[in-house]
Amino acid sequence: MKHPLERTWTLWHWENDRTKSWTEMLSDVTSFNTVEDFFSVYYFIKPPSNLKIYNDYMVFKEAVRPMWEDDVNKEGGRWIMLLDKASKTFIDKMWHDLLLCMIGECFLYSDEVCGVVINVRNKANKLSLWTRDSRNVQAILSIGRQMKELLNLGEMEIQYQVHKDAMVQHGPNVNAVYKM
Ligand code: M7G
Repeated sequence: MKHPLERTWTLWHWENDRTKSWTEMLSDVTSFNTVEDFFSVYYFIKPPSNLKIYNDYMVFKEAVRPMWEDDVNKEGGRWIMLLDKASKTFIDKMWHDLLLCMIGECFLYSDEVCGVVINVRNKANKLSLWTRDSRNVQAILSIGRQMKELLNLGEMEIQYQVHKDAMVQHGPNVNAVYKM
């Protein structure tokens, strides 16, 4: 018998294509709800370090679209970690570890967690954990603290950004509401 996860998750893929809108570039790849099916997906897809620039993976709770506009995300935000100077091995390890923490429901406030995103970019790859309510300070700080601990981040800084700010500000200019 397969080992069930607490819930069903969906993997999404985004790839830049100038002829399309951002939402059209997004595709829903597959869903899984067991440990075994997660690993089949995980080992089937390329690791983030082998993706072309301007590709993203997203793993979100079933029925939550990995976009600001989704009802579950519209008041939310994300803990973001910049992987600019990171090695390929480190990027892949962070992606792996954060995914396992999320689907393994390691966060005390796992109800607040929406999904994980990795953006492969020219200069700074970014790994983020999206949460549903940017006003829930207690949950955000707890999730941030756990993310630092579980990923063993030490001095490496993570920042919390509100999606509504990211809609109007860009790149490194998005306001960081919390840092740790
Ligand atoms: P990004 O891909 O998060 O970061 O956002 P990047 O600057 O490192 O590439 C780049 C752009 O993609 C944004 O300025 C938006 O135009 C678009 N975009 C990103 N996200 C997460 C969304 C989203 O959730 N909804 C919509 N409509 N556009 C988005």
